[in-house]
Amino acid sequence: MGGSPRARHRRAVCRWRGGARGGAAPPRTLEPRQKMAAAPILARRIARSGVLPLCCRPPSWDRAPRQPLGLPLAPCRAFSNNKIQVELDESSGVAMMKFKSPPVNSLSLDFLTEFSISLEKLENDRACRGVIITSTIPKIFSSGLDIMEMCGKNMEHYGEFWRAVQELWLRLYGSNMVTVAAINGSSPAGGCLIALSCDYRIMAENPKFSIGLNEAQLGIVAPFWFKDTFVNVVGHRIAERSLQLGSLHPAPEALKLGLVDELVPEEKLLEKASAIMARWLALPDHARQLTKSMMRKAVLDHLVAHREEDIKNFINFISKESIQKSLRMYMEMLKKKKS
Ligand code: CO8
Repeated sequence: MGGSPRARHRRAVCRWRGGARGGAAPPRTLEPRQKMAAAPILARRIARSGVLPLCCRPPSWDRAPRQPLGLPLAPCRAFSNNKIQVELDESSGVAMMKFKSPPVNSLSLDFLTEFSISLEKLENDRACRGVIITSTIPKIFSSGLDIMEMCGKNMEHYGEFWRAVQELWLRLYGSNMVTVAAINGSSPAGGCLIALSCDYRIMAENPKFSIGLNEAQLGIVAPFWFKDTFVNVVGHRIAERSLQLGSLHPAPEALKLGLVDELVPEEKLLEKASAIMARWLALPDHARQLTKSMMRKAVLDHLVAHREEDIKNFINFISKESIQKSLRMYMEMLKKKKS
């Protein structure tokens, strides 16, 4: 079955939900293997539906034996696609989500779609209460939105791409799970937005790694919901200055500004993220979730209410010849920097 990644995602999710557009209702009886896997409904439905985005192989949501033979298996499940791998430890309720899209984990339409699907699977899995987000690519957390998705494409593509960016943010910023960003490399623009959307940010204490919303450096403007997310983390004054200058803050400066919550040596990053997660999960979910919702609802609702308008604005803005020129020059600058 063809169509855009977003359309395929919609069909896959619809089928899982047994929705009107998606087809049959979920089966009442499950095959023995499915029962045994105790996998979330979404993973089973998507795998069965065969309508996963073509960019990714069907996610395997299987028990992943992690311990030597002879020892009892850790209660752990894993799934992965071309861009992201996820491992859920059922005993702690914590999923480890790792970006693995070389060279720089740029947020292409495929990446965004797979990211959203992965989050939805975890969100719908009762065994999962928190997710740690990190990268498998050395020195890079994420290079932000894939600039090639915003360059030289048609308006329909820009609209589809921007909707996928919105969807990812709505899902991540509005997640009921505890979300911890373990930032193990540079994290400009959209990469920074992912970190800002989490509940807690720990960064490797390497001053060569930087983070920030540097859109102004590309000649583009961070949309209001990027700005709102930033303001909610660092406050108005710091956000205003940093956004106008398109600043990328080296890790120690990011800590001073409150853009990240703490720095740790890189080799301790995941250990620390797990410790923080355990502290957050020690609280009852419902109180924490309601508090999170109270803090974030206005900003989320603002985008939901203006979603179509925001897409139109993006399309108008990005398709201007002057903006296209700026993006092309920026890409050339990145390439020149290499040689
Ligand atoms: N998109 C597409 N390609 C990218 C991106 C990107 N964001 N970043 C890097 N690349 C490419 C490079 O061009 C290069 O390609 P090639 O190998 O073909 O020459 C390859 O990835 C590797 O890049 P580098 O050689 O630069 O790798 P380094 O390890 O030296 O540096 C960095 C990694 C630090 C990530 C560096 O590549 C960098 O600074 N990249 C640019 C990051 C950036 O500015 N991102 C902003 C994207 S815009 C965004 O996220 C929000 C947009 C909001 C839009 C609002 C409009 C209304």
